[in-house]
Amino acid sequence: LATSGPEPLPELLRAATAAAQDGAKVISAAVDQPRKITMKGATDLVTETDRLSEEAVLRVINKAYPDHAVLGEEGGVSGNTQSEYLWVVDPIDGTTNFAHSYPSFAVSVGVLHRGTPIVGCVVEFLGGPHAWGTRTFTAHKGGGAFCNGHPIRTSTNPEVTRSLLVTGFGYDHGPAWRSNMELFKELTDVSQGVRRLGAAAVDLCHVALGIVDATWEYQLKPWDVTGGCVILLEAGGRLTTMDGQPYSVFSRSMLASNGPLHPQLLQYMQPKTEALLRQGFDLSEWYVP
Ligand code: 2AM
Ligand code: CA
Ligand code: CA
Ligand code: CA
Repeated sequence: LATSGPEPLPELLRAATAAAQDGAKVISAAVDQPRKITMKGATDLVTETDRLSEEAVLRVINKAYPDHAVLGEEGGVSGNTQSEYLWVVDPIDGTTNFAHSYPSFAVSVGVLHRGTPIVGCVVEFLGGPHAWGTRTFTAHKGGGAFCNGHPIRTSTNPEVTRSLLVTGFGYDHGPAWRSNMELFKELTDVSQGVRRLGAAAVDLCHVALGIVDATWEYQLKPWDVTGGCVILLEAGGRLTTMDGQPYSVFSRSMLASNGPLHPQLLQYMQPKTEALLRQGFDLSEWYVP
């Protein structure tokens, strides 16, 4: 298969948005219906809707860009692996919330060009039983970030003491998880609050929207972050690893902030990350497909 030349970003974003919204339709039809839950681990679950949403998303991508590569949480890598373009799909981010009909959850679709995130669309579910709705976050590199078509910006608050923060804890309850429990305590003590919603793509969009000031997490996977990090950066946010290094969607730690708050937060995070590294914990990049 040939790899096509540079693709126009607005067209890529239109396809990403159509794909994410088709996934969201599958979720809308299934939410509040009886569901078939399969356990991936002791507490890590997946539903039939995760797979059906991913199929719906991939149908749109494969039709629009048949010579691109795709990485989905449920289906892994498919398509033309020689392509410079890799679509990264989380068909339901926040599956545990979805399974309990608890907001927040989302569909996330992002595009990497030679590893750089260039396009993102996240469809977030809002409300709850009998009152579900969605909002759609979109961005392409250099084009600004939008929520339902309205331009969005991160907050401007530079003070931890005036901040609302959000973090996440994956299912791997290892050293990084314990380290973040400590950070959770320390930052809860000095901020206006640290939330834990359970959907990393949603967390990134909330920072982009300016309703929380920062989010951070260890061990995120590319599908959790690719769509959301384009939206965050285009909304004026800042992204590094939790020890202040350049961030990629394959990094094993992420700090996403409004910008002004970044240095203060790094002061809390850097010692934790250094302690993990001293314990021999691997914080290198996951893999580059
Ligand atoms: P998921 O719902 O797509 O699996 C990072 O925290 C990501 O891990 C989340 O975006 C969510 O993605 C998943 N996650 C969060 N908490 C989890 C938990 N307790 N068990 C399993 N997966 C979890
Ligand atoms: Ca999952
Ligand atoms: Ca996820
Ligand atoms: Ca998922």
